[in-house]
Amino acid sequence: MSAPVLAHLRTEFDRGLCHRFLYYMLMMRELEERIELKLYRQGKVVGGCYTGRGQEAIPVGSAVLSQPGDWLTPSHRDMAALLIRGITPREILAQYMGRATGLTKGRDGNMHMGCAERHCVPIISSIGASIPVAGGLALAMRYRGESNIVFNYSGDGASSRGDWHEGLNMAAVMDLPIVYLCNNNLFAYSTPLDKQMNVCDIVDRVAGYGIPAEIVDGNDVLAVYEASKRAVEHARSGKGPYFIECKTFRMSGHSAHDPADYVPNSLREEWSRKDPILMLQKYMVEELGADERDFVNVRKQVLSEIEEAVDWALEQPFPDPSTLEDDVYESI
Ligand SMILES: Cc1ncc(C[n+]2csc(CCOP(=O)(O)OP(=O)(O)O)c2C)c(N)n1
Repeated sequence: MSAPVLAHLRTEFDRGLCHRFLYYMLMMRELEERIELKLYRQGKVVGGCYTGRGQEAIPVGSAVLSQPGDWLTPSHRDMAALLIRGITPREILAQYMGRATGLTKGRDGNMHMGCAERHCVPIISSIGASIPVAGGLALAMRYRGESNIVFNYSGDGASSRGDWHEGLNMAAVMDLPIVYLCNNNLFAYSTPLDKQMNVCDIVDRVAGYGIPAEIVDGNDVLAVYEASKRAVEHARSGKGPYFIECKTFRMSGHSAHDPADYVPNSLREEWSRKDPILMLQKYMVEELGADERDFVNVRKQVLSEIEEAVDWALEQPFPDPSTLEDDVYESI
């Protein structure tokens, strides 16, 4: 974070908002760690486990700006966006454990979760596929005369997919109200950025579609929030889509089974100094007079909510086999 940016932000980032950021970032970090480091290893998680460790500032700094009627299409690194939309740790844990009270009613055991009532599209495994879905949602809202917008989340690897390009182009020519948040965490699974594209930044690709775009420090929740505000204003005022490339780093493997040996140690060390939670806490101490006790209290609250939710989820039933064909549709 550079000094001029902080000076500019000081008036708006009061303690209340920063505490909200901290709560959601810590909740995502601790909940994912509980799932990956304990429940997954204890065999309680039915499927895979993909975390957004180190990337928490991106869903938090953006999704807090969403309004109830907006739609979100999060990626597998954006658990905090679900939390902000009101999806609870209980529901997330029951989902990971494949329980009947999970978001997919036990039909899936990992992060393919969403909730129509809370306007969160379930995470789509096929990367890039959420881009045209976001376009469809935005178009549907326009036909219905609704003035809400869509928040779309994807990774750098998704930008190498054809549907990403088609979806962006369509959104641009139709002026669709979409805020794109790209988490550029330098790797698509094990493939580093320079092995998947011949330009330096994702925004270089976006430029070809005539969509306004900017690059932000994706580990700085204040910067993500500020950029998202610009993007949201742009989309809500009918000016069309807006793209934010968030430079960040995946502080874990691609998923729980991946030790990520392909990531150089020097890179890990460099980014460990930019942990987004520590960056926010530093700002709160230096600019807002917060102290260690504030952070301990937020962490205590988060941990106690998680423990309560874990106990609850472990008691939940698995789906009754007789419900196997419920919610199954045939397309003709
Ligand atoms: C179309 C498609 N190809 C391959 C995969 C396997 N896969 C899952 S996540 C992933 C990497 C995604 O990279 P990126 O879009 O940068 O997101 P990140 O995981 O880094 O957040 C790959 C290759 C997939 N899910 N979908």
